[in-house]
Amino acid sequence: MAAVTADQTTQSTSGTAEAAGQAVGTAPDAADAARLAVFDAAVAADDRIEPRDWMPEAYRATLVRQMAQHAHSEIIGMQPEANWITRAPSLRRKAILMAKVQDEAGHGLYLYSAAETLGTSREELLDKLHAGRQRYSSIFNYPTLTWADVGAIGWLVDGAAITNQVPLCRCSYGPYARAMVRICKEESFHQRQGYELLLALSRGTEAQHAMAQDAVDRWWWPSLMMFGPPDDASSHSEQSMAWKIKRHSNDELRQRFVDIAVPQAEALGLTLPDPDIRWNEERGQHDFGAIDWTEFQEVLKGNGPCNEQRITQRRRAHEEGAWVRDAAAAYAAKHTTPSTRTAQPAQHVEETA
Ligand code: BYC
Repeated sequence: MAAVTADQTTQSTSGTAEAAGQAVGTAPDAADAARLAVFDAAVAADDRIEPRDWMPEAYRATLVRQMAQHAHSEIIGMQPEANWITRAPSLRRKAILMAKVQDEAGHGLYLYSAAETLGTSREELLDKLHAGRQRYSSIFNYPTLTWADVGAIGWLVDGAAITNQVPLCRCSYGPYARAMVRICKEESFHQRQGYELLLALSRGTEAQHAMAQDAVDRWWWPSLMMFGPPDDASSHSEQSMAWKIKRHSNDELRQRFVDIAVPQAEALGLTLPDPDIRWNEERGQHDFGAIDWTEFQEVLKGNGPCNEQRITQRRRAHEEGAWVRDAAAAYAAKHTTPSTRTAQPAQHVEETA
């Protein structure tokens, strides 16, 4: 973050005193105001905020909320696809799918690590997920009924994820932005494998084509919901965009995704399940039909087709993995180098001398 003097005047991106982390009704002291001015100026200049930089508490909380939700989505997202590893139709498809599911675990790790730089441990975030106190993406509460669903997830779900995540590479918080660079590169392979899989099915037998079409019919609308509620119902967008955590609104990104997906569906020889999709010459974008926001809200409330199954499986995996975490911690303790063990007391003596 660039050095910015406290007396430089900027319009605060941090909105209210509450957003700045002060109790409402108490006047910010001069030091707080100076720190906030430095923070606001860094955001305005498109500088990165780094872990050791001062930041408003609400900025930190917003990042933890979004990054935790994102990390949880990556690891819960392993379940619907892993469901098909044992039934992949060839060794090649199985190897690709295993690599993809493994990548998602890696994405979870990058994101939990990035969230740890904000002072929250991975353990704490996982406890919140398991207790139902933090969300994961609505999309992973739908079932994978056929092999074609693996293709539809790659093409549509990873496609939507890339559309949403490429702008996050420019997020104002450094560790999140840097994690997203690598994640986006991997996601683009995932999207291509899904597209290629669906293309093979679409050009295959009549039954294979029908299977691909059925998968697209079921995954299209939930993929549009991944971008979040419409802008006028999005509680966090305005502040997150002012802080440059989000660079575009939910509706802007959803529109961008539709415009990319329409010609791709044509090339695949598949039909998007929306009779209202048409090119709007005036807007230079596609019009599309109304999204069923009641369904979205129901899924968020826990009433989607697989909410119960996903969280039960996640809790079970966590419990069954306890011995691995214990073994890793014991190994780390055993292999703490002698120099690390002696360095701290020596430093202590020096400081107190
Ligand atoms: N699902 O004010 P809003 C992947 C919640 S994983 C569930 O617009 P925001 C992949 C939202 O949390 C891809 N909840 O929120 C992995 C808020 O509730 P709270 C995951 C949602 O944060 C494996 C409320 O609705 N990607 O690619 O400004 C295999 C109001 O929303 C959803 C990310 O997580 C939803 N879809 O914007 C394959 C990307 N949408 O917290 C693929 C990072 C909204 O107030 N996240 N809510 O109770 C983001 O970009 C933003 O958080 C969102 C939402 C655009 C998702």
